[in-house]
Amino acid sequence: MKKALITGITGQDGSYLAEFLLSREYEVHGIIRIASNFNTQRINHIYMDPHAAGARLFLHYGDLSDSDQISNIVHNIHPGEIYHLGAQTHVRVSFDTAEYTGNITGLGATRILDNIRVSGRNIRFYQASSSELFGNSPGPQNENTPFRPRSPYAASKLYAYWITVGYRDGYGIFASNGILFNHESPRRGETFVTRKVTRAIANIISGKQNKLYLGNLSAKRDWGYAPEYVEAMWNILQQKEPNDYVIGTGEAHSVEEFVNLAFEYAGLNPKKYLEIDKRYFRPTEVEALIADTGKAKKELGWQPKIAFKELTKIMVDADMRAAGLKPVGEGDRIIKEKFPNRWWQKD
Ligand code: NAP
Ligand code: G4F
Repeated sequence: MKKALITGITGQDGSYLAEFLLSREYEVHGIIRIASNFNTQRINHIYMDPHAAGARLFLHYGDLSDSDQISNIVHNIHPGEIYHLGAQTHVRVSFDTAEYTGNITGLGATRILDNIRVSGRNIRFYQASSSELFGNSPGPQNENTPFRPRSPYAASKLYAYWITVGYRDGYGIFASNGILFNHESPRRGETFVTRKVTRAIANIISGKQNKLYLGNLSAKRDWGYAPEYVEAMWNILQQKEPNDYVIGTGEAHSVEEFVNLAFEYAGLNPKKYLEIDKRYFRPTEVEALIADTGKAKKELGWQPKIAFKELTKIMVDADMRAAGLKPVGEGDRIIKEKFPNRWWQKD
C-alpha cells in the first residue's frame, strides 16, 4: 500500500488531498498542531478510529517549528511521498508576523527535506510553492518568469522553493515544486477574500451582517477550484523525474469582479453593502497574477474544468447552504455535471 505524509492536513488543500489519496487506496498520515480547540473540522468526515479494522488515516501531533517532532514522525512512518502543505499562508498577516512566517513557511521545508536527506530513503517530496513568488513580474507567469516577491510570505516561499531545488540538485532527492495560483473552495479559510465575500453574502441574507469591509478591489488573481489543484499535486509526484510546474486557469479577474458576480448571483446589489477599510491593504501589493500553464498541460496532461464564474457560484451556493438557506442552485448543478464521479464529499 502506498503511504503518504501530509503537513497542513487540516487546511483547505490538505483536507482535499487526504480525501483524494484515500480514494486512491493510500495509507495517509497527517501532521496536526496542538490547539486549545479542535482544529480538525475539515477532516472530521474522513477521520477513522485508528483501532478500527481497515483504518487508513492517521494523525500525529507536530509543529513545523520543531525539528525533533518532524524527525520522529518522518522516521516512524517511512512515507513514500511527503506533501508539504503546512505553512503560515496569509499574505496580509505575514507583514505583521514576518519572523514567524519565515520560520514556518520558509524553514519548515528545510526541516522536512533534511530529514529525507538524513534518512537516505527514497521519499518523494512536494513543496507547495505559490504564484506569490512572481510578485510584480508581468504576466502571464510561467516556470521561467523571474521571481520578485512582495511580502514576507512570498520571501519565505522563495526560500522554500530554492531549498527544494537545491536538495534535488545536490542530493538527488525527488523534490518538486508546484507553483500554484490562487485556488478556492467552500473549505477556503474565512479570511481570504473569496470566502470572506461568499460568507458575507450568506450572512447578509440571514440578517446577521449588513456591511462587507474589504481592501484593494483592483488586484487581479487567477482563481481556480481547489479539488482540481490537489490532483495536480499528486500528478507532479507521479512523474518520472522531479520538476517544477505552474498550475492555474489562465484567466485573471479583479477582486471587484468577484464581488459583483457573487452578489449579483445571490440577487444582491453590492453597492448597498460594500465599504473600503484601509486595514486590509498591504504595504506592498501583488497587482496581477495570471498563469501560463503550457508546461503542466503538455507534461502532466492537467487542465482545470472550473473557471472563475463557476467557482463563484459553487462558493456562494455552499455558503448559503451552510447558513441554512436555499442555494441558488447553479453551483451545485455545475459540480454534478462536471464531476459525476467526484472523490470528495459534498461541502
Ligand atoms: P491553509 O488552509 O491556510 O492551511 C495551512 C495548513 O498549515 C493548516 O493545516 C495549518 O494548521 C498548517 N500549519 C500552519 N502553521 C503550522 C505549524 N506551525 N505547524 C504545523 N502546521 C501548521 O492553506 P491552503 O490554502 O490549504 O494551502 C496549502 C499550501 O499551499 C500552503 O503552503 C500555501 O502556502 C500553499 N498555497 C496555497 C494557495 C492557495 O491559493 N490556497 C496557492 C499557492 C500555494 P491549522 O489548521 O492548525 O492552522
Ligand atoms: O484572498 P487573498 O488574501 O489571497 P492572496 O493574497 O492572493 O494569497 C493567497 O493566494 C496565494 C497564491 O497566489 C497563496 F500563496 C497564499 O497562501 C494565499 O492562499 O487576497 C487576494 C487579493 C489581494 O490582492 C488582497 O489585497 O484580495 C485583496 N483583498 C481585498 N480586500 C483582500 C481583501 N484580501 C483579503 N484577504 N481580505 C480583504 O478584505
